[in-house]
Amino acid sequence: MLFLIRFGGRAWAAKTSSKDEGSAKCRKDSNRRNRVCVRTSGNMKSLVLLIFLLAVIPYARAQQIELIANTDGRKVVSLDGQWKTIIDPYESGYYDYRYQPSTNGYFKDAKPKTKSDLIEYDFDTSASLNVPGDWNTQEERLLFYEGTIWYKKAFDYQRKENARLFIYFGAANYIADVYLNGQKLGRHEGGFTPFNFEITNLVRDANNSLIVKVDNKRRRDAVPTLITDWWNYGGLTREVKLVETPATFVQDYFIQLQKGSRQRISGWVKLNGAKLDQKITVRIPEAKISKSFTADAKGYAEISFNADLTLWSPDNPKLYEVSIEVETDRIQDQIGFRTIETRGSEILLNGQPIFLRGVCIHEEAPFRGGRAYSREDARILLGWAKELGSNFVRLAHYPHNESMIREADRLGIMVWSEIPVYWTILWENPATLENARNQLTEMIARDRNRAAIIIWSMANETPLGDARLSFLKKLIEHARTMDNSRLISAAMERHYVDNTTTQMIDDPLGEYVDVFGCNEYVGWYDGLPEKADRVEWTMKYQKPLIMSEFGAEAPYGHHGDSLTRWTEEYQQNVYQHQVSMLKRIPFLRGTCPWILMDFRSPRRPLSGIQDFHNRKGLISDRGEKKKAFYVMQSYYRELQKGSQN
Ligand code: GCB
Repeated sequence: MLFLIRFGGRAWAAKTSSKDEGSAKCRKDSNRRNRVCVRTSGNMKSLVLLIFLLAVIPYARAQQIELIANTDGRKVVSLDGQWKTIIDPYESGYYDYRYQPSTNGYFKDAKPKTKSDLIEYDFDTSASLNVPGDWNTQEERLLFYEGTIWYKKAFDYQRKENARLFIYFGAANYIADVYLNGQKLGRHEGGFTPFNFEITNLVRDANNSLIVKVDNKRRRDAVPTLITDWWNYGGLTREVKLVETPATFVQDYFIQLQKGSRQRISGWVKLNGAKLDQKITVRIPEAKISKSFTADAKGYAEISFNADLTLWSPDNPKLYEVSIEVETDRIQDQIGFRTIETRGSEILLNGQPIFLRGVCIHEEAPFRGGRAYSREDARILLGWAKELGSNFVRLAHYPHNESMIREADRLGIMVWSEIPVYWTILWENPATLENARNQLTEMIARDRNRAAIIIWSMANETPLGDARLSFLKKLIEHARTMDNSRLISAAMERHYVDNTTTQMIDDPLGEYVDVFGCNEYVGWYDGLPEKADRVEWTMKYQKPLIMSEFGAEAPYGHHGDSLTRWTEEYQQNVYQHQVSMLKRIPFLRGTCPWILMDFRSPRRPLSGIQDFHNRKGLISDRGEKKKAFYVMQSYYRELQKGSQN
């Protein structure tokens, strides 16, 4: 007999056999802390089971909720460290031998109860991996691995009266199926954004079994799709933590300057819990602000007030202590206030024209390799960007970990943040659009209170076409609905006019963005370095242009003459000609050389030179500065003279 019980949008199957004999079973139900005894006979057993499930499930069910903002401002218990892992290339822990999802997969974390029981896995005797951390760089046999690895963390937790508990993942690449004590909490897709589940009613005092199936297989319909020029690092790549909140708490807020105003703060606060229509007070003590608002029945309050503020800028990255207080909760954040807008081909920061002296960065860890995740990684990478003379970074090609953005906020470095809509997305597939939109939502939700972020970018080097345009327009609309205070961009391509050396920028997407990002490789994929001297640039739109990529490849220490590929001298030559070309572009308002540091890429096999690295870094992955670094540095010094930022 098969019952389908639907709750929380999910169908659960409870299978029973009509041949079952009557039996009496008692067990302690951890969620309701009751002793539950079920006495059944024959077919009645199914019915009783159904009633039991219907009674217990509403209390026990997990909930994937919208992102909790500023988890660092909350009481948290870190689950970072060693996790037990099982490599599962055939997904035997998930599918049965008919390729149906198994009801008895590894997420059950089962143990033999008798010496004859057959269980073919055991987390506790398996190898461990570090979290956060990609799996590829932790074990040699996993370097090229793409597939499933199961992670398990056991933990105890003393539940507090009136408190709620959430489990928060900084990121898992690419799909995560999450289970607590054998019950599925949910699935998250997208490798670079956070997600959380409520586990208040599922957590036990002792020996909780948290299991995550992480699968980084590439898929044609995914975001990103099958090919990228970066390593598909799998695993729990960012922090995992338990987040405690009061029963009704401040779940999210948006507190920034209103578009076009340098005095008026506007935004909203959102509560979660049973006591929603509370008074909400926003305080910025240093600016002598204390303003109260009343949340509506859904726990939502719009806020708006004037403030006399020192504005955030690269010269003075002023952050204010901001607190949001309700009767049941109080959360504190460090928030900077600045405006960013465009006028013709100008970019204006706090009303003043600014040139973005940028550099592209991948989320790759300096020195140790693999995915970067820590504050220390962020400090090194952004420190190098500062040394280069940058006031801006393009965080390619996906949302980076939150430490990068927080550090940029503190250091006064403006940020371009993007989603991995890269190269060849399935533009006509509604699920792909939904996926991209969800990643965009999560990126903006996590970082919309960070002054450093000035640009949300929708895509990188995507091929022209109607389906692509309509897809990207929808993303742009969505981004503007969530946050109309920042600029929208995308890294686009350009083409030569007929057989000339005139580069034309006329991608129809240009109409919908605020700032045009353009990738070009004159001197590397496109001619020899001196070609840049002959290239002229024209643009169809009266908008600012950021040259969002240019560069050339050379391993550190590989020398030769300035026309020999792969040498530091060739790379330097490319940069010298690039810089003189860039100086001739009247509507250029920013430059982002590709890239700050060498990074791993499966597309780069050239032995002895690349060894599966893209070597276009201005700095090697061991921190050695190449000759081209100094070309860019002196260009930025020149630009800095006479500019305030
Ligand atoms: C590009 C891509 C970037 C690549 C780079 C390269 O245009 O946007 O992801 O890594 O070129 O090195 O070819």
